[in-house]
Amino acid sequence: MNIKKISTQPFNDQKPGTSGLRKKVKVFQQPNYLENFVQSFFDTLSVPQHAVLVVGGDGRYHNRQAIQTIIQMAAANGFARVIVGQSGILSTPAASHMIRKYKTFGGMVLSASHNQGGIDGDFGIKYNIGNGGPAPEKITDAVFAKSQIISEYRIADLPEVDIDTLGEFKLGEGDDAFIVQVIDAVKDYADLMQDLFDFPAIHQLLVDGFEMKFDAMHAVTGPYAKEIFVNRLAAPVESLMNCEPSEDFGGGHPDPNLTYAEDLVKIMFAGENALDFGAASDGDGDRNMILGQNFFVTPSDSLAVLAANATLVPAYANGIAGVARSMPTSGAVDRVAQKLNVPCFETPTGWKFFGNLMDAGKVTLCGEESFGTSSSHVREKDGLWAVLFWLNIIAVKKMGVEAIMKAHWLEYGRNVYSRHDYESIPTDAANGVIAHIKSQFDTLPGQKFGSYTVKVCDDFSYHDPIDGSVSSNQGIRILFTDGSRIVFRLSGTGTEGATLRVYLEAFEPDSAKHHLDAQVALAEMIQIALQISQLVDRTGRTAPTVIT
Ligand code: VG1
Ligand code: CO
Repeated sequence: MNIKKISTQPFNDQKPGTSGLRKKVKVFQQPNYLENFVQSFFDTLSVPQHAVLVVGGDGRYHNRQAIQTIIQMAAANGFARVIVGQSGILSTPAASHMIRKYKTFGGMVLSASHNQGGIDGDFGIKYNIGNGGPAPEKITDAVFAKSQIISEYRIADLPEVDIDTLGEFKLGEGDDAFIVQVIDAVKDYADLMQDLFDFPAIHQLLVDGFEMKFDAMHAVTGPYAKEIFVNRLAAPVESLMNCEPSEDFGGGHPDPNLTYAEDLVKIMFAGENALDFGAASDGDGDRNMILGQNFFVTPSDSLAVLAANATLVPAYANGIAGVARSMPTSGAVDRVAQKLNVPCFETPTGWKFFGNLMDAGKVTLCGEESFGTSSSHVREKDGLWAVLFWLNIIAVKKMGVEAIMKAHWLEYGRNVYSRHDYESIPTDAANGVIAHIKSQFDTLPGQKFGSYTVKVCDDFSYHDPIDGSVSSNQGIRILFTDGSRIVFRLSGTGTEGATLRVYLEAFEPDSAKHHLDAQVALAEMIQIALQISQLVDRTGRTAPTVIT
């Protein structure tokens, strides 16, 4: 094998964000850009002998080319084997599962997740460690440091590998052999789901005429959904929509929320004609949205329902060890944990913070308000897993989505919740908003705003109870005396300007008010958030880009 050493110059912008490095496709297409980042990882991790690497992505534009580059670089950096999903397609949870199942050294997942794709869209890459989860901050910080001083990368002179055909491609002989193994990742993942859930009960539900629609949003879960819902659960093919992965996600935004999953939302809010159940997942298959007949389940509530009903699912029949949620996620799951008498952890935004807790056996279920839920079966959030979890609960309880949710609120009270996103605002304006709120940290406590009084405010810091690491500046919290709160955070996944997220939460114990629309119930909180932040003046925006 001919290994070339190519000299290179650092790029100064390779700092991974909430979930890997995300940039415009054009940025990634610059000579040496991807190579520098990948080499920085390999240098930081010091690859052991016989190491195996998993590689795959969400099928977006530039996926195939990037995979060939990574194969060549893995060969040159001492990996003995690279496992690639067929056609380069691997959902994020499936990649996590493969790393765990085949006990590989780690994996590279090529995705910008819910961000738009295509030649003018975004590309992304993240590294998952041997437990199957996203590399923790101490690794990504070291990689960033390395990327700033890199002067050379190593790449092997290999012919293009056929990643569309299942099988092994051996290059070289004996101890120096390098193998690329193209595998059917759908089967492994579908097998895992069948192990976890009560497939006969879900099958019976579908046979009995329960009508569902799953929207893959032209992204990675299409092939997985066909195998699971149609081949294994015998759902009619009409139960699926947008299940052919495309490089630009059909020109859409592969983000499963009420704004971007518009076609599905229309079907599910069609009054009497609406189906019983609707769900969608994002670009890389780790997010999920759950809809009932004319009914939307907030992700925070979804996590709480899964926790409260976990024992109905075979995999969790013996109960759960604990739960974890990201800080901006509502406290609905905290109430369930309290009742179940299991611990509840509050982590910063981003899945990488859950890995330590799961590895230590402290938590079984985790979730984020951003349409992410999962369990310790992998170390990533898992869209289809959440959909199957809901179907399993519905099949056993013989209740619809709305009925399950209303019964849950009746028992626990409702954490009314909403997130307002202001996308692509000038970075200076966004920083100005955050600085302005921080400048009021001393004066806000004790102040009254209408019926609310500020109790405390802070910038959230997380002390990892397992490895002792500290992550600061994870979002501004304004906590009110009655337990309501407003959180302000800048996104770490965007590629254009800044995205300001405002998270609003108020607890409603009164069941007579549980039917209220969240925007109505939170109207006063929304005004307080605007007042404290001076958001309209400072950004020129009079309304959020997306409300979830
Ligand atoms: C967003 C979400 C966060 C999620 C992250 C990755 O991050 O808020 O909860 O973990 O996306 O999700 P941010 O920094 O933009 O708020 V995914 O599905 O895009 O990998
Ligand atoms: Co995603």
